Amino acid sequence: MNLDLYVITDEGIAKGRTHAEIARLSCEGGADAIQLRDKYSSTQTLCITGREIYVITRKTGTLFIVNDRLDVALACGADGVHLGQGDLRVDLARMQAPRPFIIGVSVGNSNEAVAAEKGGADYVAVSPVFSTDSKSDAGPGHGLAVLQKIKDVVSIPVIAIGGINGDNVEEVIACGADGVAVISAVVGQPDITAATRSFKERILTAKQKHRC
Ligand code: TZP
Ligand code: MG
Repeated sequence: MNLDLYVITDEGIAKGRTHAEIARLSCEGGADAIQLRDKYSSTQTLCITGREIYVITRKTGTLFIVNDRLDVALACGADGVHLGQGDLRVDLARMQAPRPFIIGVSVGNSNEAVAAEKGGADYVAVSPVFSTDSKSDAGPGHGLAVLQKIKDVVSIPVIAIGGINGDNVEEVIACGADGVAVISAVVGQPDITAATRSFKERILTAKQKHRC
């Protein structure tokens, strides 16, 4: 499972582009995973959008993850679901969705990370690493020391999310992140494909520089 660059859709900052357009443009730029994130749409609308993104991601071999909603993820054939600490418990989700279905969990400290791995998570997302305007209830950033600590206590991939941009992505990778999830650094840019491509290049360059 490659989660180097994980792009999260957000129609609110996408300059009129829809979830499916964000997904298509990011896939063309080389995103490794797309997460459909929409807190407002009805279940029916989410499933229609999810099905569009499913078709797009099959063409490029990009992983497709749905935020919050296991029911929607299963209904539209997604590769996985991403759960927060207040969402469906990971062990209960895992009972409904055996591997290879992917389950990711947002964590803010080592205890949550260890519990997520024990419960059957395939990856954890340290959330948020830095403060961000893209999620109103994200709270203050946990910082890179927490990211490093979480890397030490779990053996599943650890991705970093929250406030990551072209200026700080190298240090995030240097601190051990297996991948980076972003909204504004890609979705908020005028050219999503170009932004995805250059952000991915930065991640791969940082990985080469900081890992043997
Ligand atoms: N979860 C934790 S922080 C965040 C989410 C969805 C927002 C990330 O957006 P950005 O613009 O990359 O900081
Ligand atoms: Mg959630």
